[in-house]
Amino acid sequence: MKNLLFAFLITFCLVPKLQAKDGYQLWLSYEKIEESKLRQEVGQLFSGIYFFAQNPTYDIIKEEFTRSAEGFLDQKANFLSTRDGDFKLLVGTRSELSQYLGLSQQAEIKNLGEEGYWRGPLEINGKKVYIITGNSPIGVLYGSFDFLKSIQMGEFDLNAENSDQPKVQLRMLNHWDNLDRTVERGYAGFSIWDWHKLPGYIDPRYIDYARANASLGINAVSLTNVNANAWILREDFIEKVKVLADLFRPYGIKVYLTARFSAPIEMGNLETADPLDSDVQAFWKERVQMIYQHIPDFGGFLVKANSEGQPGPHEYGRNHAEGANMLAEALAPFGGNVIWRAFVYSHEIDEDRHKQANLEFEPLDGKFLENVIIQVKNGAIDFQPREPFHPLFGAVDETNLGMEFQITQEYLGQATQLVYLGPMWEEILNTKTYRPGPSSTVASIIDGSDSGQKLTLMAGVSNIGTDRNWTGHLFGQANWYAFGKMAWNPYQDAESIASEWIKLTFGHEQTLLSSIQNIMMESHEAAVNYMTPMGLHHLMGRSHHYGPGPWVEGGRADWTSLYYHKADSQGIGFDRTSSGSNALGQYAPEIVKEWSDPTQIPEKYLLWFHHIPWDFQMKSGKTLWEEMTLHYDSGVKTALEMKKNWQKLEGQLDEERFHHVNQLLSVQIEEARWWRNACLLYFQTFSGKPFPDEIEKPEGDLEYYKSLRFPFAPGIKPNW
Ligand code: BDP
Repeated sequence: MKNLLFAFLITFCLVPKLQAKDGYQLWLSYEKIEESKLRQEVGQLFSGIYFFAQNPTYDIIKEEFTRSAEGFLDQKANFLSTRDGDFKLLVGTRSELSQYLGLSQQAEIKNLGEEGYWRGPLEINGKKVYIITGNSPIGVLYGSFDFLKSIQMGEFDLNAENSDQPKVQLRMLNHWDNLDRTVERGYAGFSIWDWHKLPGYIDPRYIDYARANASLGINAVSLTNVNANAWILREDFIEKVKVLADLFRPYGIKVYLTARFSAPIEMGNLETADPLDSDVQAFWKERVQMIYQHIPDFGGFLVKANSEGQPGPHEYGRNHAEGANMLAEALAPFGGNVIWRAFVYSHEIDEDRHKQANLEFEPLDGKFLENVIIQVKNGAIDFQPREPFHPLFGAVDETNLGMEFQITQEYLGQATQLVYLGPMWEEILNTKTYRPGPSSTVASIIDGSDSGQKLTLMAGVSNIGTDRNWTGHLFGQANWYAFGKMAWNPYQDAESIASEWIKLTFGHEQTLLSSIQNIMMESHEAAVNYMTPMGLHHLMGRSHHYGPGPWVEGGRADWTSLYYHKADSQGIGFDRTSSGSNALGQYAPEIVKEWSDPTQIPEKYLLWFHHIPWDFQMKSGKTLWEEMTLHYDSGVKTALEMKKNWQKLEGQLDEERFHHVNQLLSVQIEEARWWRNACLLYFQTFSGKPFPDEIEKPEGDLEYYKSLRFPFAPGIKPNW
């Protein structure tokens, strides 16, 4: 009996309390409302909720209301079964609510599109009620999440009208998850997709995952690694995928899969995968048909072709458009899309890797079918700590272009460092491309406002895994959150997103909020400084990409560091101007003009485009060498500062999350010093110059740093 009682206590009393702060709840923790006016207002609304119809999406909203009423108020949400009851909160689509809405209000809501929502007060027969509405149940779901968010942030206003709609059509997570549950560049455990137990067993995580995504407006997920395994296209696997698609559907989320271009050979017994071969075309048509029989709203395929050894149309003398269009034709009758990646480069071509995507895709402008969208990484190299925007944005007129950001921090501290990526994404989205159009920014291509493209996309490479807190580092959640928000609205600023996330995660106490916000907002610049300041790039350790490796050489040239930094006794940096590779020439003339001049180009891009003498005078009056050492050192100083500021929060938040972050900040400082020391000691062998007095002297021995090996670093298959 005693044992039973103990078990009961553990299960029902202790565990929920402990679990409450382990990060599992993400930004949906629905903490108790302390403020009495808000408590009373929300309590009133939850005491009489009426839904105009029944459908699986409304069931989800009801569950969310039930859960939040318990969390906010320790109260049950009261759902009325008839409209005659004492309703306070009405939930339904515009057409369901039409008898209560005036014509102009109906028109206003209609303009918000399929996924938009409107919420606010309404008077019905002299009685004031609150409504949440949209043009579809999914719009209503988004409105409901927004309603709950405003309550949780302590900002709910019963009298205010709020409406919003997404600016980008496909807001998508790309999982780089392998079928054996390892995750390429995953730092948060294993894949959450348990293929072995599917279709029979539904892990409750699938639902929490869908809730989290829907709360951000993410409406598409690609489940599998871009380095694809054709096995996923077998019918027995499609039956597993179907389970996920069925679960995600009422959350407004469509499932995509990665398609391995050589699948016709690997699983169709064909001798070729030539996109112009009729048997190959028939193979894909049959496969697509089979998929749609199981998943009628299947999103389509995401494809990495002729890149880093992945098969593609080039093997058959065909181009990317021929490859993509063949799949697009198979998908079009069902409304599916092809998302074709622009991350292509070949080491056989003797061209700056920076230029290769444009060289391949610009000549194909206008050749892709309507249901193809080219997914372009934010920069031309590879998700480096900082890159200038990809020159393909702004270089084509008749091709759908989508953005690919990397949420998982492959090159930005993996899961041991707190690096908030919002500012980096904002910087890219706000950059002017000088493409003709009203705002001429990268964002205005992505959302179609300048480009006029009908199909729009923002994709993020997921940082989600089986770790209890989903993302390994608690602050990785902020990157998932920020990605979702920016995909919904690429003009939203990183600082306000950070502030939202903090309020939802840690509460809205002012000093806590501003301290955490400061830490987050300076974290990206700090990482750039201690890793790759002033336009340096691709200096990381070979293959696992963990830690510094500016000395990496040998093997494929464009996978080495020397290829990118080109340090010598004269100076450092990659000349990409017209005197060098002329990758700069792929940008608009306005940019070429400004960035060709080393005294004009923003210093953050200097060594990306120029080979600069060590004695070059920077804007500060210091030499390039001095300035570089100061950048490295200031990165470390900021990391120290971040930890100091975090420690001041001890006692102001729960111990579990405090210590989790605190420990990782210590690791971050170690890693920041390691980056600074290794890079500066290495570059000093070229510059031959002393370290300025004002920096902490890089300690250690370069040979020691070079000797470090990490065969078991996460995110890659062990390599020893
Ligand atoms: C690189 C990753 C590699 C991915 C590749 C990609 O190191 O694991 O397969 O990107 O985007 O950054 O395809």
